Amino acid sequence: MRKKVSLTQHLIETHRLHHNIPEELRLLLEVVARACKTISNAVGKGALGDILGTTQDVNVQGEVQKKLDVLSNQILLDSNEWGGYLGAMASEEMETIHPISNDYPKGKYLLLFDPLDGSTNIDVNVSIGTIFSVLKLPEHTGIPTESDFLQPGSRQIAAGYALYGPQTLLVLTTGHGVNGFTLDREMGSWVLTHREMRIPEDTAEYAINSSNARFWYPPVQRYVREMQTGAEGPLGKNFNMRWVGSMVTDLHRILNRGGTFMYPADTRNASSQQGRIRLLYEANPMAFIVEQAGGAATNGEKRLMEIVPHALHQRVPVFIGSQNEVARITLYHTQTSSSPTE
Ligand code: FBP
Repeated sequence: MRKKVSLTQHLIETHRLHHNIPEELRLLLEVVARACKTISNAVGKGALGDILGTTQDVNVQGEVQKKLDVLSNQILLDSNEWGGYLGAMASEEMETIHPISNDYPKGKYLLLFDPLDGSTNIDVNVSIGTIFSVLKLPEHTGIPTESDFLQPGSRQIAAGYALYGPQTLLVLTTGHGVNGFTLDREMGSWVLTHREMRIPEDTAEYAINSSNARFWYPPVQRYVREMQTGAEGPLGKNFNMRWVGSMVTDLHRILNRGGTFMYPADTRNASSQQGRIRLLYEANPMAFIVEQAGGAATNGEKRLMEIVPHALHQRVPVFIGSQNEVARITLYHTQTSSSPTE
C-alpha cells in the first residue's frame, strides 16, 4: 500500500526540487485548498442547506447570482483576507478588485478565482468547480489596482481547480507539471492520487455547445463537421461528443482521457461576442494547467497565455486540450481571416 502524500508534503517536496514554492505561496495554496473543502461541504448539502436557487442580484457578467455563487465567493474572501500573503483578490462575482483591508498585513500575491464554475448545473446536481490563479503583485508602494491584475497568463505562478463531483478533487500546477488530490472526507485532508497528469496528444472526443452551431465562424464549422463525418470523413475516425456545461468538469475529463474544449467567438455580435469564457480567472488558469500537462490552449490564433488583458472581466474565445487537435483548429483559423479572435 503506497504511503499517502498530503498536499503540504507534495508542496514542500516540490519546493525542495524546484525552489519555486516559498513558504508564503505554500501557505496561500493551503488556505485556498481549505476554502475549497468548505465549498465542497456546502455544495454537498444541496437542498438541506438552503443554498440552492438564486439571489435577487445580478453580477457584473449580467447573470443572476446563484446562492452558492455568492456563498462560495464569500468563503474564498473570508479564508484569504487575513493571511498576509495577498495584496488583493479578483473574482468573477465581483465587479471590482478586492484590496486586502488595512486590518490585515499585505502580501506579494494576487489571487483570482471563479468561485463556482458551471453555475447553471448547481440546482440539478451536476458537477461544478472552483478555478483559481495566482499572480505576483507588481512592485509598487500604492494600493493594488485593477491594472496590477492585467498580466498575461504566462506570468501565473500557480493555478488550480477544485471539482465537486462524485469525488472532490483538487488539481494544481506551480509550473512543474500537474498533480491531482482527492479529498479524504474522513480525515478532511487532500491526498495525492493523480501524479504528473498528462493529456493524450490525440483524441476521439470533443466538447462544444452545438446549439450555437449556426453562429460559428467557418473554421469551427469545418473542424466540427470533419469530426461529425467520422470514419467516412477526412479524419478517417469516429469521434464522441460531451458537453457538461461546466468547463472544469469537461477539462478534467480531457486531462484524463484527451479531447478538446471549445467556446468560440461567434457571429451573434462580432464586436463584443468573444465567447463566454473569461480570460483572467477561467481561461488562463485552465490554460496553465493544460499546457503543464502537455496540452495546448489558444484563442484560435495564438497562445491564450500570451494575450495581454485589457479588462478584468474580458472574455476570450477558447480552444484547449489535446496538443494535435488544438493545433488543427488553430491552423483552420489561420488559414482564414474571417473570425475575429480578440
Ligand atoms: P459560469 O462561470 O458563469 O458558470 O460560466 C462558465 C460556464 O458555465 C462554463 O463552465 C461552461 O463550460 C459554459 O459556461 C457553459 O456555457 P453554455 O451554458 O453556453 O453552454
